[in-house]
Amino acid sequence: NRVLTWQKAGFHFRTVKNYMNDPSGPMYYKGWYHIFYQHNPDAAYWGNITWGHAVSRDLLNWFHLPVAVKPDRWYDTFGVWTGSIMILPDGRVIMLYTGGTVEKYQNINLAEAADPSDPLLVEWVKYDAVNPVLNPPPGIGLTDFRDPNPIWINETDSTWYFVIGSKNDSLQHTGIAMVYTTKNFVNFTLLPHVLHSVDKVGMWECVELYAVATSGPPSTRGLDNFVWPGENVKHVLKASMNDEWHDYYAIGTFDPETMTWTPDDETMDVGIGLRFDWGKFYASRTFYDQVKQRRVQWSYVGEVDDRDADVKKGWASFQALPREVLFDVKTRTNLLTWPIKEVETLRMTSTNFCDITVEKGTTFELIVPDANQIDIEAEFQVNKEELEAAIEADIGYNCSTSGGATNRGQLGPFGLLVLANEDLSEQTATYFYVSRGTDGSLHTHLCQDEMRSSKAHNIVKRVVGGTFAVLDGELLSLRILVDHSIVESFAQGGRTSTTSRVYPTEAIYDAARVFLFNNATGVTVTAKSVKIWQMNSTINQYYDFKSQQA
Ligand code: DQQ
Repeated sequence: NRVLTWQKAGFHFRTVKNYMNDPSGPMYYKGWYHIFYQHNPDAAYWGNITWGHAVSRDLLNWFHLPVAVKPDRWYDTFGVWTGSIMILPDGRVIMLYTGGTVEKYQNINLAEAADPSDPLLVEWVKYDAVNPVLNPPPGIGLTDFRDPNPIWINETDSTWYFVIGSKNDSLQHTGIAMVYTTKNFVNFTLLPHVLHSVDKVGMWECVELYAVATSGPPSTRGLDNFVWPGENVKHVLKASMNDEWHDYYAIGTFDPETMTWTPDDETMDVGIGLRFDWGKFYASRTFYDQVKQRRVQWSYVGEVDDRDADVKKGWASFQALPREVLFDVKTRTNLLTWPIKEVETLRMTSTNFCDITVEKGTTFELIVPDANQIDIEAEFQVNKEELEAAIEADIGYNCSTSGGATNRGQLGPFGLLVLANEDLSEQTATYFYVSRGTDGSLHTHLCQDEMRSSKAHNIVKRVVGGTFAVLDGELLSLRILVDHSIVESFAQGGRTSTTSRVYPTEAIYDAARVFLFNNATGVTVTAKSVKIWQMNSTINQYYDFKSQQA
């Protein structure tokens, strides 16, 4: 059935059947990478939430295991929600997860891997005698208390510190990260002050705090969990804004002694400053990969069609490609997120183009063997004289309100059209938009225009994206991973990214194409180089215990 192309995901991790959302407990354990995820095993929509579980040798090919934890107790009847996994010094592997009672009140519960010698950690047992180990404290809403995550261990007395995300509406709709300490994961103490809070941004979900090294080669800049702040170590605080469904972060200073975190730049605080991805990308979660000494980020990409369509196709949502997270030593003001190196092992044949001049108001087709499952790397140069001649009084371009890829300005939009059909009536546009202020300053945006991405009905389509730094002498660079119905785009080596879930109806199979386009009125653009690789598919199936034993 040609229309159902969006049933396909060639190299992204998703459920075999039914629904998924947040990642939890990513880790490497006894030879396997593990990922747990919010999963409805019975339907292709949110509800009856369990912890789905899958393992991989390489973070690319995945084998789904039985559901790890499901709602079968009074304290988690409404669902086994997001949490975290800790490998303890004594070898036990424990889980803290958010539970919901029949009244939907949230609480925190303890479970443990039944057999830590099992590399697959298939079986989990709940601590019925002590659960729930935490309930919302006075002053916190009964439905605003979730997603426990360890942020620190005091090595001298083995005290663990956890954050729990919440909000305080008696202040100013303030997003908060509360801190609890514990030595045994059964008795917890709430610290009298929060780790951090930001007014007017609302409920914080899936809060994380982790260290990044601010100098050295990339291979040394991902840090293990719980690293002391220092001259070359900063801490990133991340929270998922429940009000607007976006993941925000800020870089700052963590003080383990006072258990507080302060942003480097208050105007760029969590929830008002930098985002991880401008598109469909939520509840992200990192882990330290001790095999490759790097920090890896997972995040789920939700559907933007309606529930009936998801039920028909039998599954919903997937995980964005795992991304490596690094401090950007060039700008020193943002992180870089970039698909893990292993993704490049999926590259097969490539088609290469160079020095293609794209005149104002034109498109240029990049002919490739197949345009449904590809990895694109492109570098653009804008004509210098024309760039310098352009002056824009209004430099406040905003992707979302810009009118998208067809709305022409002096220095943009230009970029690529992917999952496009021949007459371009279906296309997803990933583009740069540059503004040059009266003072000569340049402001560059990466935007993704979904408005023409599908002719199907009942789909939410937007123009998404934001601004990022381009340093003197840098070409504009773009990487786009297209996987049938997923478009993940990164600019300038990962200074910003934007992910779209799209549902082409005509630009599918051999009708799908890729184009360069330049809709700027004032500047000619040269694609200095464009490389397009055909991408291999990955394994995404149930683990076959029988054949493994044979
Ligand atoms: N999803 C979970 C919650 C979390 C939210 C429920 C974030 O624990 O706060 O499925 O997407």
